[in-house]
Amino acid sequence: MLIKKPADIAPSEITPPELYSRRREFLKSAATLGAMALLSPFASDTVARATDDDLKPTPYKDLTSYNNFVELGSGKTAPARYAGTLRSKPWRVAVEGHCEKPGAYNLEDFLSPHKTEERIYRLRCVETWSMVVPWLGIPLNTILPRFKPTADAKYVEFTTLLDPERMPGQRVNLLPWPYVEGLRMDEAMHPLTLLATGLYGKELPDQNGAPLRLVAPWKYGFKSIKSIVKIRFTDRPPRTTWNLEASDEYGFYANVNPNVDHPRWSQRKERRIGDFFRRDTLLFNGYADQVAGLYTGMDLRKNF
Ligand SMILES: Nc1nc2c(c(=O)[nH]1)N[C@H]1C(S)=C(S)[C@@H](COP(=O)(O)O)O[C@H]1N2
Ligand SMILES: [Mo]
Repeated sequence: MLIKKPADIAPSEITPPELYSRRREFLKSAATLGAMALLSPFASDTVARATDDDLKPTPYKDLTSYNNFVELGSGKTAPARYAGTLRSKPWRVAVEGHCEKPGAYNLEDFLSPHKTEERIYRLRCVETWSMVVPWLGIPLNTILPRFKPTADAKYVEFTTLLDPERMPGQRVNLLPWPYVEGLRMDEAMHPLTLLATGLYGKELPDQNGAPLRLVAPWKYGFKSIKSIVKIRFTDRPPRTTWNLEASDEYGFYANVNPNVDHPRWSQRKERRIGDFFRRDTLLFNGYADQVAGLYTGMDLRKNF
């Protein structure tokens, strides 16, 4: 797989064309609001009105009070209630596996000198709710090359913090802890893939995966692993949490696909948080133009 260097990628390619003009609208409206307004949750309503419905950001309040983060409790409201236990500062990130420059870093050193960008992405959960999130993040393809992955680095594995003191949900054996997710190397290097550090112009709230969370917008929400402490280059597919838990329900790829049902429910429709009517789920969550090429020749029913 040919991997483009960041320098070869035009800004219009990094931000997909369909998002590009809207991102400018978002920035323009954000600018008129001023920095203070952007820091306020009320900014969400104003920003929302500046965009069309499909990428209208979900209100800040909903993004931060309706969550899935089993380590902070099961149920959609528990993560916000237990958020205070996580203590995401200070934070360290380890880089391991098939690379020439492994290491352990303070978060600040891990992120520097990379610039964060705003990206408004759809997020589609396997349980058929969806949201639109104005992320702040760093494209993973600008960070990974620093560690000089070797030719054996075919996949990237991500691991969440393991600490039952700070993550009360880990005192219960609901899932095999710690939470692990993974991407194929070319998926990790795709320009859409982010390491998110914030949303709505502010730092990530704990319940959304502070201080560092993966975002691959064409995949179901469970791939976007939260509160990452380890990144490991591997030569075989990582053993991911939900796939270990129920391999017939949650595949390694987890690409959003309205044509492949979950064994217990259809994936054809979704309910956008805040909407009354359900809407059609889009192949690759609406990012087919950008990512379908990653899966050429693969049977998406088998590799779900
Ligand atoms: N570590 C960890 N990451 C996780 C989860 C989790 O339980 N633990 N839940 C996943 C699921 S199923 C979804 S849908 C998204 C939800 O992200 P949100 O709460 O920001 O909407 O986080 C994903 N990342
Ligand atoms: Mo989910």
